[in-house]
Amino acid sequence: DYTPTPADKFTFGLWTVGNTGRDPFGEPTRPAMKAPYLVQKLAELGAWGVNLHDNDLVPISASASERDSIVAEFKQALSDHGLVVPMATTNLFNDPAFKDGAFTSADARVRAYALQKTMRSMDLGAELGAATYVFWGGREGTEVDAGGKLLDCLGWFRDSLNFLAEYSESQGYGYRFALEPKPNEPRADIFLPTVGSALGFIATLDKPEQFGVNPEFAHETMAGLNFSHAVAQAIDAGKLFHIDLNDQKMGRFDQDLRFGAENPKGAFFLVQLLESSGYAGPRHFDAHALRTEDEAGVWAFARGCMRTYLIFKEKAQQFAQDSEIQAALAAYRVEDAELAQLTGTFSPQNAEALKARTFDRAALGARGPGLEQLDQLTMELLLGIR
Ligand code: GCO
Ligand code: MN
Ligand code: MN
Ligand code: MN
Repeated sequence: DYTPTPADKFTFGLWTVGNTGRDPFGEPTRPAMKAPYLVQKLAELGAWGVNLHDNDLVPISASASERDSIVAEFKQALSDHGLVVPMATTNLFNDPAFKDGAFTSADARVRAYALQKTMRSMDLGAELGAATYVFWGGREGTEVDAGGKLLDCLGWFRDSLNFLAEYSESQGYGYRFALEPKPNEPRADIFLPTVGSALGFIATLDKPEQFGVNPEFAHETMAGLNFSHAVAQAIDAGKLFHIDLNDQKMGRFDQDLRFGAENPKGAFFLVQLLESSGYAGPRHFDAHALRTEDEAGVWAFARGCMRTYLIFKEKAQQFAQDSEIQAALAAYRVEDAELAQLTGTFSPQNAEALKARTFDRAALGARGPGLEQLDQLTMELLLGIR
């Protein structure tokens, strides 16, 4: 009946179900809920875990003793309700100190403060048992490039990530780090705007094996890209360390819609890809209820994200068992044992034989692959009539 259990590995951020509906044009539309209460409610709904930024839990100006008592109360709630904290991250965007970047600020004092704040937040995450540490560089970017720091800031960013990876090792935290790309918002142009750019950057780090990506449905969509393609590239590179699920209209401001709410077909192909890929990490929803909603709407939102995921997971199983669909899929692919031999491994003989071979170009161009029919069958399956 599509009721989630912890085995489904669904997680939410404290900042997601805790979102109060504030936007750049308007005040909050619902009261803030305390972290222990959010933990209780998420557990009741069948979630597996909860993720957080340092300041989702501990206010930035809290004293050491205030911090300790807030953390103790939170840990009690986690153990009372059986929720885990698989991922932690740093808020490096809210405070005005970070208005022109954190690790990429032109002010060395801001960069050092960002390192300090992140180490403390990594300590908190480790205390809560987090295995994945996310870097979303929301303020790492520019509105104007007159500052001339484009090459410098990539170096600063790299130095910071190298430093923090060493810190994690020196503390024995064993974190895996996940960079979360986004093209814009809050900055006009955020550095490392897409999954592809993050993957390229990771290869330049001192310990690339400790770094992967945390792709988000909305972020690639904002960039006009196909999210499943980005996720497939991350999987292929062995770099899918975490994933942020939500939905988004293309070409709009960051909407953080309920998973599957806007582009159900895209959400289906994503679930199918994830479930068939062996990805064993959290299915994290980085989204929030519409600003129109009250608390009941927040829980309807959270339940809806998980339910839609599970429905698509079932649809993916149905897709795999549908004989007409499977026949269309089989017909789509053409294999040729002799050509596999020739093209599989390079040898001068294979190259010569391949160069000498005659291909029936007209026949290749004339073949209909059956994609219209296959896609229609998929649609009918999704629409519930198969
Ligand atoms: C956004 C981002 C954030 C990050 C979060 C965790 O668009 O605001 O997606 O929600 O995911 O900061 O790193
Ligand atoms: Mn986002
Ligand atoms: Mn967002
Ligand atoms: Mn996100």
